This record gives sequence, C-alpha cells and structure tokens, in this order.
Amino acid sequence: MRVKKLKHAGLKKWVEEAVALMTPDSVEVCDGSRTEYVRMIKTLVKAGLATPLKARPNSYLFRSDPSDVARVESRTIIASKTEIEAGPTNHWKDPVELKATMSALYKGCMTGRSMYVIPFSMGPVGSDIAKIGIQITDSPYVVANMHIMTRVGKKVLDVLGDDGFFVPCYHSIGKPLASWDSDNGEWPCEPDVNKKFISHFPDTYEIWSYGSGYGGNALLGKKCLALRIASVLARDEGWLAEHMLILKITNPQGQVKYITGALPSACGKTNLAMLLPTLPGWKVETIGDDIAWMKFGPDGRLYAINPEAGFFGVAPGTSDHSNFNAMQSIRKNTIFTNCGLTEDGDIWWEQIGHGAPGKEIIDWKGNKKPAPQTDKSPKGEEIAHPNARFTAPARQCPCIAAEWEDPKGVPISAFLFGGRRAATIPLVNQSKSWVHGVFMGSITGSEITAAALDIKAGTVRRDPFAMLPFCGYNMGDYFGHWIKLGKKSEAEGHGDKLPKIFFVNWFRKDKDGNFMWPGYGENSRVLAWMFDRCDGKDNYVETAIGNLPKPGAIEPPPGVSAETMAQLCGLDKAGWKTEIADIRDKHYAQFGDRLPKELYAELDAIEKQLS
Ligand code: O2Y
Ligand code: MN
Repeated sequence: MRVKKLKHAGLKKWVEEAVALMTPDSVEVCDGSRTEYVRMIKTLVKAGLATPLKARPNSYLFRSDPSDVARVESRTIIASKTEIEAGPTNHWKDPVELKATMSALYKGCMTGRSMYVIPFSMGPVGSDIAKIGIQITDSPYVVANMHIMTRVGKKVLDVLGDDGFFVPCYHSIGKPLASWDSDNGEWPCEPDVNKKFISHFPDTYEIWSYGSGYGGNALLGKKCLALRIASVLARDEGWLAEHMLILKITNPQGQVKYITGALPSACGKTNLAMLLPTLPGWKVETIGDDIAWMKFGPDGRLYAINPEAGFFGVAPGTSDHSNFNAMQSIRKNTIFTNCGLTEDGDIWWEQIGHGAPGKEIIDWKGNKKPAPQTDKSPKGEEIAHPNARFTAPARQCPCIAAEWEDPKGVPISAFLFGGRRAATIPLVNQSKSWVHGVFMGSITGSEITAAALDIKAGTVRRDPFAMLPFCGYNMGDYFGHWIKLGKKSEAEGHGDKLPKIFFVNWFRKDKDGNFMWPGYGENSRVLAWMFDRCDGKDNYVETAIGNLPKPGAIEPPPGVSAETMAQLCGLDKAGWKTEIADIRDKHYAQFGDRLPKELYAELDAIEKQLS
C-alpha cells in the first residue's frame, strides 16, 4: 500500500514527516501477507544476511554484528518530562534535548534503503485489551520478525480507522547506503554504542529507536511497546502490563486455572510456560511465554491476553530435555539469529543436547571451527552467542492452548513471582494478602544473563516484578499502582476474585553447591500445590514470611529426601533477617518517598514476627 492511501490523517502526516527526515529511496506500507514475508527474506538472502537452512523448512539463520547482540540497557531511556518520573531505576534524558539529538541522527539515515511502515496489533486484532502500534523501519529483518511476533497488516489499519489511537514507533538501524551499494553480508547497524538509542517518551506514548537491528532494541512491539510504554498506558488507564508468562493448568479432575508468572532472565520462564508435568494426570498449556496484559472484566476477575504472536526465545540451553515443546515449535518457519551452522545445514547451540554432526561447524561470527563432540564449549569460545535467539510463531507450539488468542483473555487465578536464589528463599511461598503479594513482587531478585549486554553476568540484582529494565515510569509509583488496583477491587467487593500471589525459587543450593530441587517438569508439583491453595485447600502453614507448604503437602520428586524438602519449604529465620535488612537499606531506600508506605509496613511486620 502507498502512504497516500492511508486513511488515518494523523498516521499519514506522521509517516510523511518521517520520510522527509529520513529520506528513504522508497516507502511501503506492510500488508502482513505471506508474499511480503517471502519478499523480505529474499531481499535478506540476496544481501548475504540470511542463510536458508536445509534441515528446517522455510527457516533462516542470521549473524548479527558483534556490537549488536542484545538489549543495551545503558542506552535505553525513559524521557519523561522530569527525571523523578522516570525514577531511580531508569536512564533519563530530557525529552526535548533527546529528540533534537536523535533527529540529527535520523536525518538522511534511510538513504539508499526502503522505509517499511508496519501496522501491528499487540494482542488479537480488535480485542478490547489489544493496542495498535505503527513501526517505521529500514530493516527487512525487523519486518520479517514483526510478522512472526505481532499481527501485521491491513486488518490492523481497518481497526485503527481514520482516527484511532496508535503508538508511533520510529526505528532505524542507522546505516544509510550509497545507491550502488548492498550490505554484502554485513549486518547493518551503528556500531558505536554511544550512538545507539532506545528511547521512550511516556508523556506522548512514543518510541524512537536508532542504531540497533537486534531483538528488543528493534522489534519495538515487544519490550518497548508491550512493556515500557504499555506500563504507562496501564497506569493511566487502570490495568496491568507485565513481564509475565501465561499458562493454563488442568488438574486430573479436568479443572482449569490460568496463572501468570514473572521471572527474571535465566530462570526458565519459557520452560515454565511450556512445561511437561511429571505429576500424573496434570497438564500445562501455553497462552504466552513473556508478556501479559491484564484488565478487570465486568465480573471483577482479572483477564489476561498475550500481546504477542510468537516466541523470541534464547536458543542456548534449549533442548528436548529442558523444553521439548520449544524444540518442536522451531522445526519450521523460524528465524534463527547468532546460532551455529552445521555441515548438514541445521542450527546448533550449546546445551542443545547433542554434539554437532560432521567435522566442522560455523560459529555465530561466521568462523569455521571443529564440530563439537558434546553440547558444551569453553566459556568465551561458544559456537552460538549466549543470547542467540529463535523467532517462531506461537501457533507452532504443540502445547499452545486452544484459547490463546481469545480476545476476551483468560481469567487469572494466580500470580507467581520468582528468582534464582541459592539460599533463604523457599521453594514456594503464598502471600497472606494482596499487599503482601505486591511486597513479594517488589523484592524479586535474580542473577543476570547475557540478555543484558552491558551488565556483568553472574551477580545478583533486585529485579522487582522482573520489570527492572521494562518499567516506563518510576518503579515506586509502579508498586503504588499495583496496590491501588488491589484496593479498588476490594472496595468494589471483588477482593475474593483477585489472583492469589506466590513466590517460587527452583534454584536453592546445598552446602556443596548442588541444586536441591530438580526443576523442569518436577515444578508441576509446586504448581499443583498452588492450584489447590487457590481452591482454599488446607495444605499450608502460616509463618512470618507467608504461607509455606505443610510437611508432606508437596510429594518429593524421585531422589529428593524428606529432609531436603523440609529445608526447601522451611523458614530460614537468620537468612530472612539479613534479607529484610538488605531490602530496607539497599533496595527500598533508593525510591525515597515514592515507595508506598504499605510496603514498609509489610517489611516491618515480617521483621517483628521474625524477632
Ligand atoms: O536480547 C534481546 O534483545 C531480547 S531480550 C528478551 C527477549 C525475549 C523475551 N525476553 C527478553 C528479556 O530480556 O526479558
Ligand atoms: Mn522477557
């Protein structure tokens, strides 16, 4: 479609302004069709950027520039009017100054390239909970990925009409081309990190991204819109935009519940969303693996949709053992980025569950190396980049729930928070109240992964609600928003319908550094306990920190002793005293008077009960 034909006057004007600023050679409004997808891929193959994979139908491998392999948190900016509105956990810049800086970068940035205008819906097209975004980009790789990750095309423009609301998203890789030139197999981006920007303007609900073509920096529907800008929209409109998986769980009696869960990177979030239960008779199905948007329905229950249409999963570590359903989801129609390429034309990565076939393999930088015999590589010599990704349609997941695209959403019974903690934090803990649950979300903490380019891996940081890099406003106010929604629901007489809140930790270690809990499918035992708690089953003991499983309430998995279970599910008083001091002095203190007093009250109450 031509820009001239756009019916929405505001959209047309916005695109025309971008064209004047960025001066592309051509402009095209994306229709989301299969033909368009194939054309993008052909363009990318011709430019030497995509390698067709012989072993997987309609699947391609990309290798990005080593400067462009992950989200860049240090260049992710919340440009609210004032710094305090962005809060202590975000990078802030003055919006007027930032727009001036970025406009200078955008000037002429698409010369020699095509501009693609992508109308996309986050959530089933037309759902009351969905939102529309329009992304302008000069990257056909981004267009192809957006086709998989969102719903793109004319149907979205039809819902938008001539005056509907949309989130405008500018994106450029920042690499203009001379008219005779091509990318010649070199991933185009701005290699200077100081010229990369992933900017959010919460006061005008706008996104401007420049310099990166990778993942969360470039597929603007995901972290930028569905979390950072959506968290602001959710605050302003009274709903929740969360970094949460959504799963459906069915017990042996056929009863169903839906649970959303927030886990920081490297805690097995995708694995949990697609879990194969070891508990006989239980079934888990997937609604979403990363983001949940939730609104209260007329019945007072909270309904969730998955705003995305695909998975942008971390490849290394994914295997038939860790996530069989993810492995099945990526057998065809999948884009792989920064994985190894085997001699037989397939992808390979560390911990895929087997060595690589043949004599040689090509690593993510394009270098030939001896094919690994096992699925491990020495640190720093990985075949696949640790943040290598697959982009696959969610509908290809064997355990996708039939209702995953229901525009009404699914009613949520429980929230689960969790982190990777070696000590103190029990296997599972239920909050005593909504505010106590918000407290649990606020103190979530975990180890860090390669998903964040610029933070040292291996250290522990607090990652409240797993939203630390994704909250579009002051995190203290965000905690307040959660408290307010609970209070409103209670005041309206729907308090009993609020989801129950739990905190899990699959990562406790014993004194020898061994994991005490086997994780993966065995986590179904914990989900089953939560399921029964939602129905009010008397399977818990009340403690200072929350409701913990009664001895024997969770049957130990094979190889886990009753003594280990007691440790996993017990209250570590000394550990919690240290934890409380750390929360008060290091974590909560940073929010100053923006930290809701209710959270300090929770902290005080736990401390008092522990003493
Ligand atoms: O590195 C990136 O750009 C991707 S980050 C990502 C992708 C999918 C799901 N979650 C995340 C994340 O960082 O939370
Ligand atoms: Mn995520």
